[in-house]
Amino acid sequence: MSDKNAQQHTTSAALNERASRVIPGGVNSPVRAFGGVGGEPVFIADASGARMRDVDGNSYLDLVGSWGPLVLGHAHPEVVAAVTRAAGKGTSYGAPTLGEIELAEQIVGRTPCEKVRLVSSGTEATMSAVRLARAATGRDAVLKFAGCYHGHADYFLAAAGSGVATLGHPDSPGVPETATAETVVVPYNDLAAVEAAFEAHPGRIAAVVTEAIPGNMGAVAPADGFNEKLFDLAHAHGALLVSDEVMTGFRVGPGGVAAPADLYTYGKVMGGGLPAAAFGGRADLMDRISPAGPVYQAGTLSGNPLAVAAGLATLRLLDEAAYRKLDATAAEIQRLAGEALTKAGVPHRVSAPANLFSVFFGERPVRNFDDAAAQDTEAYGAFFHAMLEAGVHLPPSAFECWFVSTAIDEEALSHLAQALPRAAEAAARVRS
Ligand code: KE4
Repeated sequence: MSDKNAQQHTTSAALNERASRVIPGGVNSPVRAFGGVGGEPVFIADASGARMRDVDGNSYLDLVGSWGPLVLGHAHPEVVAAVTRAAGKGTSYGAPTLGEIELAEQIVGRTPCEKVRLVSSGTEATMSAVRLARAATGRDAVLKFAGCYHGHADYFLAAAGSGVATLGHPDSPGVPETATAETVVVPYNDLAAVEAAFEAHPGRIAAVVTEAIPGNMGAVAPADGFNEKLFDLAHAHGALLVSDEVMTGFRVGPGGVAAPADLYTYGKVMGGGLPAAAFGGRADLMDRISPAGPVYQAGTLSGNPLAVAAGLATLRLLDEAAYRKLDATAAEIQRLAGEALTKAGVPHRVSAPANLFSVFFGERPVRNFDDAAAQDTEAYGAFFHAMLEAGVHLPPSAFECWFVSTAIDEEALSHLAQALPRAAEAAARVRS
């Protein structure tokens, strides 16, 4: 192909068309396709620090951070050096390594977990934690909250039944009724609904699975003491609590939320942008996992040396000062966004249970998925595209979180301060 031709075929529009010929929707994960905001995705060529560059040469301040992993920003020199060093020694052995012990020790040292098993994705982590809870309790049913996302295992892709007494039904074609027949879906922040579900299904619920701080309906704060009461409620009915920290783990604090639970799942940050995740908890539970115990769980690339190197380098750089910077940066961005939207007269709620946060375009306080779903997603779409035009890449969905990184500096914040008022005006125009 001539240079000009090659050049012509490297625009995001051209790549989107080409990608769609060989990849469903042109992306390898649905949210990337901009379905939630309209338009077509930009294809990223490279990234460094807080910024990404697309194939057309446009630069963006990145507030997605690969959906959480890039807490230190892109291509951090120490992370890149660690991965390069590891790659030079081989990319995968399918045999145990020192690095896996060191990463497991980091996680155990930072969290309530006594033991962990490394896997390659958050889906694998939560799927394995549920299998372990089912084995430990001898029960099959799982209770989850509407709006919480725990990866795409069949039984998690369940829509709520008509009431807590009715079991879930498939929320995606290809998920058999039998898979969700053991899933109970209740509203988030509703302990009475959890209690009612236990009453309706006595002796059947193996685990309550919750996001420690929900981020997949946008960021939603657990009510005061919710996680702690959930733990007590699960135990009162002979069930275990799985606290899903794939998104919050090592981001909102050194050990994540670390609310009381029997099992925890992690991902994203612990891989530093490479595929690494984990599930863990009490040793008496984890020692049921094969080969220590009978509960089967496996993975060709679990504990992959490159992912472990990236994760270790990332966790070792995440000291108290890093968390203070993440919190301060998140607070400043929340302030700037709130100020701009208020000035433009756009109804909104900045929902910031931690340094991961969302801006809901609506006046209603957001306590659960129904509240989140009431927001004006069209206004968010206009806001998103105006920010993209202004060189800021927000999450392409009103039901996701904004993720900050330690790479966001004063220059980036002043860029945001310039971009937000115009984007707020764009949202106001949609609403008028
Ligand atoms: P993965 O299988 O995508 O690594 O992790 C699934 C998962 C599990 N638990 C929680 C709390 C999660 O947030 C996720 C995945 N998060 C989404 C972002 N909302 C991943 C982005 C995507 O699907 O492309």
